[in-house]
Amino acid sequence: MSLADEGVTTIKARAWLPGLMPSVESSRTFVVDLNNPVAGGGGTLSIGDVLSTSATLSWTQASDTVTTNPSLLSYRVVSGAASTDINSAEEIEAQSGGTLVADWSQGITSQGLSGATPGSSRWFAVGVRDEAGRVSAYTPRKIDFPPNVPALPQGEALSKYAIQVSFTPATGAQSYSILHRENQIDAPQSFSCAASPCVLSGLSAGSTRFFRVVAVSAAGAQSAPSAEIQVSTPAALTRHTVFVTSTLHNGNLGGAAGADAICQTRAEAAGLAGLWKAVLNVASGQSTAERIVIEAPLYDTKPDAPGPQLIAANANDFWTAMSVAPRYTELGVHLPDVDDENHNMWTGRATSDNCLGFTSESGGDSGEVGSSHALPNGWGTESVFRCGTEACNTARRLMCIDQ
Ligand SMILES: [Ca+2]
Ligand SMILES: [Ca+2]
Repeated sequence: MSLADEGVTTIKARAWLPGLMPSVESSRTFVVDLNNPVAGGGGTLSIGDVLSTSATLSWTQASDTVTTNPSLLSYRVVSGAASTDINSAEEIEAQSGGTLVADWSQGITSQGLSGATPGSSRWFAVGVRDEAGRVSAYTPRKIDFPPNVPALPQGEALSKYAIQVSFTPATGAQSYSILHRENQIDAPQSFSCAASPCVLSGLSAGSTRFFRVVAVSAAGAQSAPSAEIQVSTPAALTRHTVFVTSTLHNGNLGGAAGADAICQTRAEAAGLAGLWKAVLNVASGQSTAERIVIEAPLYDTKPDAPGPQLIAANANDFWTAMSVAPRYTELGVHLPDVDDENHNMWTGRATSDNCLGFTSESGGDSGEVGSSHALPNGWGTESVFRCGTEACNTARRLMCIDQ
């Protein structure tokens, strides 16, 4: 026989010296194994049940020309930061400590993985060993563990047209996908958001959306969605109210947000409900209409019978053809119909004359004002929105509108 042949080989021998009888025959059986086992399924590993800290790795049983009983083939599972760390039999055998996931075990075709870091990525490989100790490697496979599932988010309408969704950061998340839909039947749309809070804008007044939050890892692995919340935007106004502030302020209004806050404070002081904004330009090149939404007829705050007067029927009339100038304060006080600059209002319609975005109270800067006692296109060049510029250390009023 030849030892180049695989399988079970028995060698028998007797000792003999000349003149003596041969000894009793002795025999010894050897298993000759010249070939590595063959990884099953082409060496492909499968992954399943992937959660933020766990997954299941599975594979097809290997085969071997000598260890023909598959339950006698052993498997070892290892992990590495890179596929090249664990893509050979030698490297699989060399892994120990934290990179040894499960040591040699006979007849298994799957291994549960646990203790992963949410949002991390790691490579896994499997080695198969026959009874002769020959080892072959399955092809390494990367698992991208998703972040933790975000906790229940909170939602609130920022305006009639925008909803803000906020949530606690999820462990392992690099960004978020915000799922939203109009009802709980349709497939959701989504948008990406780096971090809480996330805003969905461009909505219609009085609309409802359902939101869920998905956490996304650096490798793009997505968590399961959070529980779903429902948020509605306020209904459209059926009428707007416009007033001129009873208070006067220099050109440092604190920008658009500060000016809006002044309007809100004055409205609340007068018991006027709603969300209030200043009719004011701040950014260069911005039109007032970009800041202010007009969706209904506009009225002033005239208190005595027959009550508030129609200023404009719609947005176009308000901006270009007001029928009555707004000259009542939030308190319903009528500003006298006299040409008094004390009744002027900061408007900043010119791109260069807005007290540096209404943050300057310097007499060296200027801001555009409108006249509360002008008709929009009357009084020569004077109008509600535009009647000249004044130094930013001058105290002037604001025109406010509910949104
Ligand atoms: Ca073999
Ligand atoms: Ca390698």
